[in-house]
This record gives sequence, C-alpha cells and structure tokens, in this order.
Amino acid sequence: MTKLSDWLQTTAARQNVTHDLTQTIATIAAACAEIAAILRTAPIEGLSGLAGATNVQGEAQKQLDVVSNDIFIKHLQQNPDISILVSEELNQALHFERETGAGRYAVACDPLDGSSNLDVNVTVGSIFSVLEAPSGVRDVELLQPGVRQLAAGYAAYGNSTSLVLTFGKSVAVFTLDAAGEFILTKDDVTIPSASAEYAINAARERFWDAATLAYVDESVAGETGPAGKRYNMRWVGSMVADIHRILMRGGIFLYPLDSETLAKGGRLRLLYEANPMALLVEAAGGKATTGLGRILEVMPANIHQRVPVILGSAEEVERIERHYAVLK
Ligand code: AHM
Ligand code: MG
Repeated sequence: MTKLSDWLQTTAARQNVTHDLTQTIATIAAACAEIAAILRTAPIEGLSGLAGATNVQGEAQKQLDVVSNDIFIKHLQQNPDISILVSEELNQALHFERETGAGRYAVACDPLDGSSNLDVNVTVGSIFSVLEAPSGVRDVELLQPGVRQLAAGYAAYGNSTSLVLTFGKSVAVFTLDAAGEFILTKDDVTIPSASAEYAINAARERFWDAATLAYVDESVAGETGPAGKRYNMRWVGSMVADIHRILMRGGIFLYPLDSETLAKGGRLRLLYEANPMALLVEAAGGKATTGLGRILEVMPANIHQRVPVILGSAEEVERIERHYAVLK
C-alpha cells in the first residue's frame, strides 16, 4: 500500500519535482479529502441548496460551491509556497499575504465542478492546476498557456473518492480510505488510443458546427458508416466524471464551440477546467484540442477565459480533427 505522501516523495526524486511542489499537491489533496467528507453527509447538514449568490460566470452558486471554495482557501493559505488562488467561484485572483521570496506557486481550481449534479447524488469533482508565479503578486503571471502547468489533477467524488494527478509525464490514481488517507490504486494510466464511446450534450445539436455534426453522424451510423464500428454515447454532465471514465477506459469528451457559446469562446473554462484535464489526458497518451489547435498552447487573455474542449482517445480526437481541417 503506497500512501500519497510516500508516492510524492519517490515521484519527486524520479520526475525531478521539487519538494515545494509535492507539498503544494499534498495541500490540495487535504482540501479534497475535507470536501469529500462534507459531501458524504451534506443533505443531513442541510447543505444541498442554493447559496443565494451568482458567481462571475453568472451561475447560481450552490451552498456546497461556496463551502468547497472556502475549504480550498483555508488549506492553500496555510501553505507558504502558494501565493495566488484563481477559482471559478472568485471574480478576482486571491493573493495570500506572504513574506518576500515565499509563494512561488499559483493554484487555479474549480472547487466543485458539476454542482448541478449534487441534488441527484451523481459524481462531482474538484479540478486543479499548479502554475509557477515567481513574483507572487502579478496577475499577469497567471496568463500562461497550459503547457507551462507544473502539475494538475482532479478529485472525483463518486462511489469512492479518486484523486488523479500528473506532473506532466504520467498519471496516477489514488483512492481515499476510511482514515482519510489517499492510497495509490493505479499508476501510469494509459488511455486506449481506440474507443467506441463519445460524450457530448446531444441536446445542443442545433448549435453545432459542421465538424461536430459530421463526427456525431459518423458515430451514430455505427458499423456500416464511415467510422466502421458501433458507438455508445455517455454524458454525465459532470466533466470530472466523464473525463474519469475516459482516463480509465477510453472515449472522447466534446464541448465544442457552437453557435450559442461562440460569443463567449466556448463553455468550459481554460485555466481550471480545460488545461488541467488536457495535461492529464496528454500525459496518459490521449489528445486534447479546441478543434483548431492544442488546448495546452492556448494563450489565456483573462483568468476566466472559456475555450472549446475536445479530448480523449487519440484516434477519436484525430477523427474530428480531420473534419475541422476541412473547415479551416
Ligand atoms: P460548472 O463548472 O458550472 O459545474 O459547469 C461545468 C459543467 C461540466 O462539469 C460539464 O461537463 C458541463 O458543465 C455540463 O454542461 P451541460 O449543462 O451543457 O450538460
Ligand atoms: Mg464548476
């Protein structure tokens, strides 16, 4: 049985990861373990409702969105190596007071993604990304393309709590035990390059572009169509749950740019949704694209920037990329 703390030590040595960075991950993991514990009994505590506020995205905040965000703040501010927090629930980046020279890292997170699934007891998650922010004070340092992420991951609060981590080279999965300790349960995750499962909100078909329409038409056509095999469609509506399935057994996740999200640049957020998932998927041998280019190379213009997201099994991503190439 390998504990997260032991794994972080050996990985630090093997992958050239600094002690400070592994401690930053340990801090985030502690926040996720606390969120997992609160979710388990939230309906009994009366924490299932709306918080009565709207976040910067214009979305109604759930009480648990606010609670999870507060838990991230509480844990991160205790770690002197972290100077900045970007959160889906905070309009502005939050700067922690640090002594000069401390606080090399910035954390971007969605403290509780998929929170519309809370009422129905379906998997939700926390997504996070760690960036270098040497000055610790300048927001412009947060506007880095995803290739510069030092680490990324998510916690999936499902029938068990999984913590999925990468420092950019490989992907490891940990499971939270009854004592609140994360135990390594899968190392070196590889996404199968071929798959016959796709995930998209199909009710948005009327907004789709030609590439998405062509990709889905081919998939629906099954074994007699150009894709030559029968597909299944799965859509949890929690990005963490959909991506976790894809990391474990392959598939493709699509939230493409469509006529309704065009003005905003997409639906999902670059810094704390798309980039961490893209880093994980690429580290596991998959691909992650906006349709027109690699997600990890998109230069953010602001901390809450949105982006089209298509990621998963390499062969499936390449199939839709061929349709986008025709459109270019
Ligand atoms: P959220 O950050 O407000 O929870 O929204 C993100 C979620 C993702 O988890 C999920 O993939 C997507 O929104 C679902 O979108 P839709 O409502 O179109 O199905
Ligand atoms: Mg969210």
